[in-house]
Amino acid sequence: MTTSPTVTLYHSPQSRSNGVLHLLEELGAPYELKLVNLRAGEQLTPKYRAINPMGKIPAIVHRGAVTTEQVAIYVYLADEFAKAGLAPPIGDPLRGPYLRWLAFYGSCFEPAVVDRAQKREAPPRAMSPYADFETTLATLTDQLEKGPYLLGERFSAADVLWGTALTWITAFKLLPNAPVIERYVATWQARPSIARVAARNAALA
Ligand SMILES: N[C@@H](CCC(=O)N[C@@H](CS)C(=O)NCC(=O)O)C(=O)O
Repeated sequence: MTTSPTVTLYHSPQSRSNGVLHLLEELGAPYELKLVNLRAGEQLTPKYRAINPMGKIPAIVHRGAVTTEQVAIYVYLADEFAKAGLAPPIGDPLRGPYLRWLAFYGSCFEPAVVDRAQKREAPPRAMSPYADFETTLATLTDQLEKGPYLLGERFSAADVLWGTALTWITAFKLLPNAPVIERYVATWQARPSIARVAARNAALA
């Protein structure tokens, strides 16, 4: 195993690994990309399953250790490259809200959006990780009203996750129209990393 400080990202354009690529750019972290062709099923090969047995991207390797699951990757990278200032540090009052909104994405929002897109009823409230779709969406939009960012005036790695996620979720029309979400996505789309990542992905294509 290598202990190189360079982050290796297993990536496919137009997938959830795109957000991690944005984060690496926003952090100014040294990274290399290993393309995983999802259409060809490369994520299901024994070679890739040795990295992530789930057969899912994103995954990163850093200092010889594998991290999977987008929320874990965001927390890890933003702390590791802390000089970029995208993670409120331990002791900062915004640390808890920062972790809250990262976790809320993975444990509430994405399951709620996927269930709705699949036209599945939310699980019974007592079993559901997200209560119900309407409550989940209102919790997000109420927070975004306090913006421009999830932490108010402070841009963080949580906005990289939510900015990239809400970009594809709204593009696929998986949410009811909400001006506050449109405004948030537009603010995200104005970041300089958007053009850099688009150029990188275009070169890969
Ligand atoms: N729980 C994972 C989900 C990742 C995920 O679903 N990735 C998709 C790409 S957007 C994938 O790898 N799909 C390929 C497949 O399922 O075969 C995370 O949060 O990172």
